[in-house]
Formats: sequence, C-alpha cells, structure tokens
Amino acid sequence: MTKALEGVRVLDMTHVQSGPTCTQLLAWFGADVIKVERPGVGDITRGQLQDIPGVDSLYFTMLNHNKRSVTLDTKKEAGKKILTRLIEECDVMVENFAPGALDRMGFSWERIQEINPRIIYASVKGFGPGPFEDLKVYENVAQCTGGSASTTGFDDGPPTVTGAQIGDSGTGLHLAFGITTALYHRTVSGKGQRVECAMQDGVLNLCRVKLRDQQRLPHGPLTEYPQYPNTPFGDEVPRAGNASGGGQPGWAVQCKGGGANDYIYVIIQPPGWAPLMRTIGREELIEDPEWATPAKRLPKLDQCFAMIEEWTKTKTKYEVMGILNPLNVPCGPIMSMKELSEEQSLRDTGTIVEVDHPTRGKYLTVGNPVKLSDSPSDVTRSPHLGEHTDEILSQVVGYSAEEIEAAKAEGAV
Ligand code: CAO
Repeated sequence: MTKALEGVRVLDMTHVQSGPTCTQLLAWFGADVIKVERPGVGDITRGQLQDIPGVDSLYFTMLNHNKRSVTLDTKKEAGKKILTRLIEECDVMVENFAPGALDRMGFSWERIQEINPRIIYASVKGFGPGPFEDLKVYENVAQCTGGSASTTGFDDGPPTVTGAQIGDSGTGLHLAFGITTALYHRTVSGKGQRVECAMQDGVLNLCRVKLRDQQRLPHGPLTEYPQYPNTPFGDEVPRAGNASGGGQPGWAVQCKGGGANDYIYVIIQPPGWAPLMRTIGREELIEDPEWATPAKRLPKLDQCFAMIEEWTKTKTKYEVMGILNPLNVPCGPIMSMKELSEEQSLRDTGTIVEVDHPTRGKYLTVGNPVKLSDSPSDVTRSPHLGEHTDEILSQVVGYSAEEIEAAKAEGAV
C-alpha cells in the first residue's frame, strides 16, 4: 500500500509548534518533508524544556517525526542558491517565520512563483491583514485574540487559556487542510497558489459556536448558560464554566477517589432524565411537575447536578460510565495524561505510539489521529540537526561532492 502523499516533496521552513504540526501531518501521510534549519542552531524547540541535558527535547521530537533535516543559512549567498534549488524541486513550501522574514531573505511570494510556478506556498502568521499584521504571535496570544480565552473559564474568574493548543496545533491543522486542497486544485489548474492561515482566524473558527451565541444575545438570555436565570447577561458572550455548548445541560461531577481528575462529565438529554433519576434513586422526580421537563429543570441545574453528584461520588468515574452508557446517558470520564498514556486501545490504533530515539531512548508520542483505510501512516523518529544535509544536497539539489564541500566552507550548511 502506498502512502497518500507519496511523491509530494515539502520544503519545511517551519519552527516551534504551529508550522511543524502541519508538516508533521503531511509527513505522516507520506510526503518527503525536508526541514530547513539554521546551521548550529536549528529549531529553537530542540533546546526548550529539555528533560535530558543535551538531547533534543520532547517538544521538538514530538512535532518533527518522519522529517529529514538539512542545515542551511539562507542569509548567505550560497545558502540562497541552495534554497532556490530546493524551491525548484519541491511541491510545497511551508513557513511560519515572523511577518516579513522571508521577504527580508529575498524570497517574496512573487519571487517564489517565478522560481517555481507550480509550488504551493503556505504560511502561518499571527494575524491576517489589518492593524496587528506585523506582530509576532505565540499560542496564548492567539487563544486570547481569537475569542477562546474570553469564553473559557468560570464567570467569576479571569479569562482562561485551554491546554489544547488550538492556536498553534489548531492553525497547523487548518494549514495542512489548505495545502492538500491546493494540491488537489493543482491537479486541475497545473498552478500552485498561496495558502495562508492566521492563528487568530484559526482560533475563531474553532470558537464558531461562541460567535453564534453573541448573535443570540440581543434576542434574549442564553438559557443553557449557568448564569441563567440568576445572573443578568451583558452584551458580550460570558464564560460558561463547564456548561455544554450544544444546548443540552452538562457538567463535570465528582466521583469516588477525590483526585484531581476523579470527575465525569454528564449530559442530561430529555430522554435520559427518567433512567438517570431511577439510577440515582430519585424516581419521585421523574413525574414531579417541578422537575419533569427541561424548562422546569433549567433554573435549577445546579441542584440537578448536585443530586447526580451525590450518587457519582459513591462510584469511580469508570463505574459511572459503565452504568450510564447502556442507559444512553452521554458521559465522559475526565481522563488524565497519565491514563491516556496507559490506555491500551490508543496504542492499538496507533494514536499513541512508542518511538525509539538514538540519544533519548524510548518515549511516547501522539501518532496520526486521522486514519485512511488504504494509505498507511507510521511514525519514525525526528531527525538530528542537519542529519540529512549531505544526502539532500546531493539527491535533491543535485550538488557534487565538491559543491557540497564549497557550501560547507562558506558556512552556508
Ligand atoms: N538561515 C538564516 N536566517 C534564518 C533562518 C535560516 N535558516 N531561519 C530563520 N532565520 C532568521 C529569520 O530570517 C529572522 O531574521 P530577520 O529577523 O532578520 O528577518 C530570524 O531568524 C528570526 O526569525 P523569526 O522572527 O521568525 O523568529 P523569532 O524567534 O523572533 O519569532 C515567532 C518566533 C514564532 C514569534 C515568529 O516566527 C512568528 O510570529 N511566527 C508566525 C506565527 C507563529 O507561527 N507563531 C507560532 C509559534 S509556536 O508558539
């Protein structure tokens, strides 16, 4: 079986998290991803949050699987020549430098198109055109400016960022989708095109339901929010705590054990009310007019979940799940990273993979979460800095041994 993107060559000028997430996905699907890194320095994350001194960090290794690494100083003349050759030879070029950095290197979109009209040139920036377009942006800046932080957390607390890296990894995902779309379009048009995704836009796309709620606000209170009916709404979507965004009441309730993650999220859909009340020993509330309808329960959801919690506290979160699932009451145990890393089913599907690295040894990573029925996807270790420089210069750039030596002598690689 061939991999879906076999034959696609990617010039990967990405660093940190957003861009590498995108190119790692392409690499998992079989693209030949050539990661360009500054000689002697490399992607800054190689040295960030290092757990083992002198060894590429997990931050780096977990975002750069299945890639080849070439060192290249693109500010040196010999480096620019090599970069030009790589642009000629690649189908896709991806970068997430600060705004204008590539232009300053002498590679504007106009120039890139001149070199290779079939290339797809994809970039992540913090913002699209507008007042903030020149800013450098990191994960939490994107979460704050894209609408996530203002809508996450509890009403009486500060705006809160989420652990899911929706700014970096989320935007990388969006970009990968743009690239594969442009690749498909190229099969018809024969031409490449520019693909851009701003982190603010990517986060906002993931916060779509909150823009929905903003427009519902003028028409009345958001009845599924925990503020209703006791706290008045202002003119901005408030933080909704653990309320579910879909209009069905839900909350995280505590379970036996008392640990930080001994909780389960339970959703009360109308058909689930009767079985749920029967299970927790409150049959009398099934027909009670004060409790029997969603409208009657809405103002006292806190009491509803308190009753449910009295029962869940007597069981572990997995026991609760085992009882509620057959009753069609939607619920999800709060799973910690420790539990996820030990979950056998995730190992079986390749979503969690153990990788062996020559200097680090064995570690766990998140493999490709997207499964294709006819195109395998495997995970191989991240490259050492410049591990493939010679092979890429000779195989892809077409340099002779003398030319490679000359580039090295100039400090370009
Ligand atoms: N050879 C020579 N120079 C190189 C090089 C190479 N191989 N690779 C990078 N450089 C240079 C760049 O050209 C740039 O030089 P100039 O400032 O002279 O133009 C310099 O290195 C620094 O690059 P940078 O500005 O992109 O990096 P930074 O650490 O200052 O900023 C970041 C990092 C992430 C804030 C910025 O790149 C950015 O805003 N990117 C877009 C948004 C993004 O992806 N953010 C998510 C990052 S993950 O949290």
